[in-house]
Amino acid sequence: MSRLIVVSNRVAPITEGEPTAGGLAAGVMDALRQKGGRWFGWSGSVVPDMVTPPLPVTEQRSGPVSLYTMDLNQGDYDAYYKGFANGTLWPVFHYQAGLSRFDWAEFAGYRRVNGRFADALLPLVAPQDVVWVHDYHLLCLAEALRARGAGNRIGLFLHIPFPAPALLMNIPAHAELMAAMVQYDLIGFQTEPDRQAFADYVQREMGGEARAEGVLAVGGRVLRTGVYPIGVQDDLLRAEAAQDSPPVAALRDSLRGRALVMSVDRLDYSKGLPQRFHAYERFLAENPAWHRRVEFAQIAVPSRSDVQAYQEIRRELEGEAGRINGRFAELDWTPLRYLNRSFARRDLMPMYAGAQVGLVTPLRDGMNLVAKEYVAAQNPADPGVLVLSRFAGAARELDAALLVNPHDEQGMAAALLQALEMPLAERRERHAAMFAAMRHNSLDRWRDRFERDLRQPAALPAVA
Ligand code: ADQ
Repeated sequence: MSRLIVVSNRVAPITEGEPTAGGLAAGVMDALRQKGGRWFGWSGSVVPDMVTPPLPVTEQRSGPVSLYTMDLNQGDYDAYYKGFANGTLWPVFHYQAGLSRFDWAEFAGYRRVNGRFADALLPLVAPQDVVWVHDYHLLCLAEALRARGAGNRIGLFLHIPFPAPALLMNIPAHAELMAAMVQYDLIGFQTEPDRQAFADYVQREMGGEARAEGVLAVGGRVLRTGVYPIGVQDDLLRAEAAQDSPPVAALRDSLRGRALVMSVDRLDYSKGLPQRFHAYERFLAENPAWHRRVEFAQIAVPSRSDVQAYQEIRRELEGEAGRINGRFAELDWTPLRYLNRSFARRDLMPMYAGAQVGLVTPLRDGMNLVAKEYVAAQNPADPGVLVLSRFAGAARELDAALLVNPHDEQGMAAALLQALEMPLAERRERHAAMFAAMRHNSLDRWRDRFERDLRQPAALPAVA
């Protein structure tokens, strides 16, 4: 029997200390629970450098899923996770080259850890198994597995955007990185522009050749590329959205009939929070008639708190939230509520359901699951309005949202007003269109399509 082996940086949705509020964890866990399989990744623990690899792998069962985890030592963690993955790849892939740094030693550390993953993984993988690797932490894993003799079919799904070649080439190790990436058999992207950017680089910089149906021939190998927009489990989310709970009741009571604008994000500079705060400030300044009639709740759970750029954005937002409230608040009205914590999904969904506006305005986002969750949570008879960044992958499917440019403060303030004043018929019409799109690209479809394509043998023989 051929099993599915999943590999990602982290495995468990919740760990001690910081909760992993990422979409990857939510998506993959939901998907694996249905079919069972093995999932390997970093435990989230860092051990001192005197503990030298290979570090032991721990097995844990969670229903039909076997979870395998391994610690990292400090030096590996610093170079791989804090360094190349989150200090170089994340900003560049989100079009924030100015926030990126590069160090060859960190790139070497990134490759070394991809190699440690491969070492730990090999004993867990039988020759007929297929391996599904997730995201930007493990772009060099197929290369490392191949170097150790693995002949399995290995696929990568990239959860984040893929940058245009000119941007990617800011990374001094771009050629090494891409040479490693083409060792995969299948690479999945969230949107067609992401896939196209990857294919452009392969054709222009590596002498690759594009064939039918996303197949690329390069350096004697043939790899398939495809678009697999990640989705949500709408049935489950709708059931959760319809439930009441103590935090939801408390929120509703405290609003006393005021309209709620709501945003939920990991605290990340790619999510466009300062720009969003400023747009809301502008909306308040331009629309005194809405004072006391609206509140904006921004839920932002801290993540990657040991990376400097994340400490800086957190400080900036604390200052801005205080300043905006200082400017507009009344004794009985706080226009902006800023919460640095996470909520269980069963509490989050009814909050979305009670929000007249879902404000989802990342500067760049692979997909953005919050947008889809917000659509799923709405009551179709009286739905709220989604204000969505054009630069979220989700905008390609949810084009019936009010689409905004997150750098356009004025445009976002206008969209907020339009959303708050939108007539019921238009809200219903837009929601119905978004709901259909959201349901079509469900989480199940995402997983099934990727797994099916991964199991398919290469369409064409490799070129000599
Ligand atoms: P993320 O950047 O983490 O994911 P997103 O897609 O929005 O972004 O997923 C976040 C998930 O975490 C959502 O399910 C959301 O409900 C939850 N979440 C966020 N903040 C929370 C909070 N304060 N409390 C509770 N839950 C919270 C990456 C990519 C995305 C891509 C996903 C999946 O950056 O573009 O959509 O992977 O592929």
